[in-house]
Amino acid sequence: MARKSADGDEEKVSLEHLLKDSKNPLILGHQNADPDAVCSMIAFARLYKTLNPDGTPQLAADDTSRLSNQVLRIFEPEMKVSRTPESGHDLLILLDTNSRFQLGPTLQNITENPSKTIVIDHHEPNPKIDQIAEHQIVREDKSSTCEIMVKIYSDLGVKIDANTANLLLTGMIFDTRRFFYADSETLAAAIELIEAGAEYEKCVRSLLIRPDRSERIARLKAAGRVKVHLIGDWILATSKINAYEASACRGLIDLGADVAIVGGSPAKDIVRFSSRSTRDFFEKTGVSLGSDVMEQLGQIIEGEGGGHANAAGANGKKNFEKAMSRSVELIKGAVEEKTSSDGSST
Ligand SMILES: [Mn+2]
Repeated sequence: MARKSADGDEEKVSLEHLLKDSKNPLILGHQNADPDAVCSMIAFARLYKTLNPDGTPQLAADDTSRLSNQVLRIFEPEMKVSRTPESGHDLLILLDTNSRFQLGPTLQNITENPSKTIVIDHHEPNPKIDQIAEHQIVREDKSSTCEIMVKIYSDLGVKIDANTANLLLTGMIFDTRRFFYADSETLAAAIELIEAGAEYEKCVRSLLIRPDRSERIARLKAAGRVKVHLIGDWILATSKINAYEASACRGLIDLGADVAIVGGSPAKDIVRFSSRSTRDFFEKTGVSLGSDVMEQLGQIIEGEGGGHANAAGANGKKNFEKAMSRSVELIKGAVEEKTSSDGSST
């Protein structure tokens, strides 16, 4: 594991050592924890208990997604993910997130001791990560945190039990969109999990869910309020909705947009943006929604933004309208800048 020491040199610190030294680690996932977050959190708790049978790990997230709750009901009905963890933990582990902001309002101030914080994640690196955690396992090339967990189990020589294998495979299936995003290592990890007892069909089925009524209404309303912006041949769709912004973005992409940006201000001093783009858009333009759009938007709304190239968001407090029109300019500017410099055109 990479650990940055004071003079900037990287040194190896054993994950095993950190876990064996901890009596009560707190294992955190991002806000509205998705199946990749929840499943990697439980797998991490199991790994910890194997190394430290007397320890008491606690799991926490600022809410878990509806789909995660279904996965938990199927595979781990007894498992508790707290929204209000106890204080006094001697080790923090952040899974499937690398920024304080993504922990959500109730948990973002919890990370205070970088020397006692581990980040395990596959998102675009957060430039301020050193302020949060000295111990980092960040693999942007991996399509899920659960896949990173498979590697960690094997590195530490811990056998994966059948139920943990089900969880890790479910998290991988979710984040890879049923192996749409996968390389040979991803598929090898999946086979390893099936050989450890994971039931592939049961995992796939655990992720089948129809959006609930309010989410479908939000998607339809967002579609009804859509504005279409043409940038060369690309179609950017923007809309406003105060709930299910990410789902509304996916809906607009399904309807035919190359890029979707949906924002809302569900309450005074709360401004949120979500964005999605097709893989084709990113491959042909090189425009990353995380670094080219949402990081700047985060500043405008007096909060923070970031994420993946194809899926990113921002949370803040102010300037909703300004940020909405700025988002269109940012995309336009980034497309023009990046596609003119390499000679290709849209
Ligand atoms: Mn993930």
